[in-house]
Amino acid sequence: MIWFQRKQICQALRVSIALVGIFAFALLSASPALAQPGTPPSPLDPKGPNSAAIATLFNTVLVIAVVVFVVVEGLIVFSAFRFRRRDNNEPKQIHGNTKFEIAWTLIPVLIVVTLFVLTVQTQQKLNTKSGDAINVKVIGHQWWWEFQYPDLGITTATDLVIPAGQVVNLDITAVDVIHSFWIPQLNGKTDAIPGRVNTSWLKADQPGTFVGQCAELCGPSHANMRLEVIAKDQADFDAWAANQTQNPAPATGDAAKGEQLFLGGACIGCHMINGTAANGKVGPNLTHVASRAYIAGGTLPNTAGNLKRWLANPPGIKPGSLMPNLNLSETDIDALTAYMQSLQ
Ligand code: HEC
Ligand SMILES: [Cu+2]
Repeated sequence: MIWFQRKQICQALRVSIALVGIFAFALLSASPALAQPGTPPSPLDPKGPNSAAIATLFNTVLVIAVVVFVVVEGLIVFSAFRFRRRDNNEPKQIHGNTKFEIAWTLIPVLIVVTLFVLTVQTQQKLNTKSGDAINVKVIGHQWWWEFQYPDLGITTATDLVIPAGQVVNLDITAVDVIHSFWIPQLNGKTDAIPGRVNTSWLKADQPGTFVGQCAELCGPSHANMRLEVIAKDQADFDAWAANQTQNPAPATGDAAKGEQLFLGGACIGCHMINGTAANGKVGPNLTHVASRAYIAGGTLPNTAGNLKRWLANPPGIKPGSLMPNLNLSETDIDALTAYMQSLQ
């Protein structure tokens, strides 16, 4: 054994202080207590059984990690002081300690086994669904989410409307590149991969709105590929679904002029509106676009002003947008906006 030199003590202290700093920073930035209105939703503030299971696992692992950290750091600092150099004599020479060797092999093994068991248990929880279920097909596009309800005959985008308290089975895929479907307060991330269907599910305990975000870098507007889950109580959900399955009412006034422009223009090559000749599949289905809270992958609240801004120059709002600038005149934009707003 050797005595610690003053230099070594200083080094040990510096490393310890840096570690404590990093640790405190990580803890603070992860703390849901710091969440301000408008900050991104935290997976540590779960609103459904999946996220609750994940948050519980995270918190348990965090507690174990804190205990390990405090014990190890404590021993480092203790040894640095206790065995510091006090005189010029050589310290007593020893060679190993079997008890210690066994202890510091067994304890980490036990910790790792515990983490393994907790993780497997959580995975099992995530695989266990109970109660009634509805089915939704989730399709990632550059840079918006499409939602199809095969049993209800509904296709929509960006707003995923679900009944609260019910399991929602998700079949997740993509048409272009790999995306990742994530609503921090409701579920973990699931990759959306072209040519492959990944299954997942989620459930919102209460009615409410929960923000989601594509979690796989997928191009210039990756950050603008958001969504929101709107959980409604059963009656509201049924009313929503009944409306979504209707074809839109015939357009009148300015909206009728917009409809003509729409059906006579480039729009129909990319957008579908049920009950009309428009059946393009490049962009979102617009049959009930006015019923959505957000457009353009959650980048814009669905207002007349924002619809106009969008139609005037989509790539200007959303870099790389696959809806091109169609150089529409202001009067055409007004008429098209009136038509879009009539599609309740
Ligand atoms: C080349 C294909 C293409 C054409 C042509 C096109 N769009 Fe789009 N449109 C898209 C795509 C793709 C999106 C989704 C863009 C995004 O969010 O990144 C979109 C989004 C929209 C949205 C927002 C819908 C939502 O739910 O987010 C509206 C409204 C819209 N288009 C209207 C029109 C109108 C009106 C026309 C004709 C004047 C038109 N589009 C022409 C491809 C097209
Ligand atoms: Cu994406």
